[in-house]
Amino acid sequence: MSVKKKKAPETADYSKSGINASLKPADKIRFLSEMLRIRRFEQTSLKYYNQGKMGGFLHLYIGQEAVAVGTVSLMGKDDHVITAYRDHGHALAVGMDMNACMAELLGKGSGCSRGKGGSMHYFAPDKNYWGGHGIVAGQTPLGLGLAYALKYKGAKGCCMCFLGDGAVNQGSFHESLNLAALWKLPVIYVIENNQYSMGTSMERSSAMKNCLAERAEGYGIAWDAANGEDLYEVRAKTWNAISRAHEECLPFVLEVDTYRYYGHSVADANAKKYRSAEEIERYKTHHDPIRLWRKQLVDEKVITEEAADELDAAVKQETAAAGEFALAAEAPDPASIFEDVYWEVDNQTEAGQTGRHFFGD
Ligand SMILES: Cc1ncc(C[n+]2csc(CCOP(=O)(O)OP(=O)(O)O)c2C)c(N)n1
Ligand SMILES: [Mg+2]
Repeated sequence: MSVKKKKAPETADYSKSGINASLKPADKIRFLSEMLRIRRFEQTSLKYYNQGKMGGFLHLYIGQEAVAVGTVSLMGKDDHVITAYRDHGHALAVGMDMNACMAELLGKGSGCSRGKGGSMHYFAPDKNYWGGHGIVAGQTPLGLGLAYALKYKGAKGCCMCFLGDGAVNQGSFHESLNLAALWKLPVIYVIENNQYSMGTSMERSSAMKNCLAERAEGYGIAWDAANGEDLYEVRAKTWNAISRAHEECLPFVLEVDTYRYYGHSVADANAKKYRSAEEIERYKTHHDPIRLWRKQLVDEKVITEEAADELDAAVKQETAAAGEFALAAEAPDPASIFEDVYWEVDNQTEAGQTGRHFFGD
């Protein structure tokens, strides 16, 4: 599906083997539901954005849903997630409350970051979800740190750190790869290659031999590339990376080909200038991960068309209700403006009071 140079096209069928062999019909339907929840949630948020009910930026994940749902579906209790600003999909996939996510977009006190983070800064440590980061590739050394902590504590877990195809050119990512290899840390860098960074295509911005993940070779890190429109393939290749992290405490770079339908953010003034409407239509028609998964399940006789319609209708109701909740929710109390910014300040530590974090007198 990608326009980039590629090795021989993959023809493998991942539906019945390995980690996918044990999937029950209910699991497969749950994946459909999770992808629909992300899409309908974002469509609702787009409506509110266009109505002026939301401040700041809104980066939609629509088109990329199989990446978050496929990867996160494999997480165990000691596996963690960190991502960039296009973060709603991963948040809903790890099980963050939809009402709290919608309220966050509208800056309400019941939002998942108490209305102070907005779209780019979702956070839920209780779900092993560490944000939501606006600095391109800023999450990559943080993800490394999470993996370091897991190894240090002797946990059999990993950190899945998601980044875009544009983020791979940042120095901090390369510094992270170096340390990940050197210290053998259980971090999985999942490059969500949606082919564009803002208005710049991958071809115009990234040097490579065959694909972006292959750069991992220079660090002696194992890598692979997956087709992000195929949930089975995403899961199969992610499981390989997770198993390596769990069993051998080693890093991995997994590039997943995908596509976003909307502009970089909803406020992208150049949205129609750097790619054609035909290209977007082609992806919607032939490569949409939800449409393809639904068809797969119908073909497997896991679900009927009618039941899939009913599921979608129920999800639409759920997202509409989340919208109503968020609209009715209270704005944060202005007096709480300095709370939840620094843990040290909230907890009255000496560092919080003196501003000295690392250096004594
Ligand atoms: C260090 C830094 N440089 C520039 C920006 C501005 N910026 C925000 S998103 C973005 C593009 C990133 O593209 P990609 O990594 O492919 O992620 P995608 O938006 O496609 O998910 C840029 C340049 C930023 N936020 N941080
Ligand atoms: Mg991109």
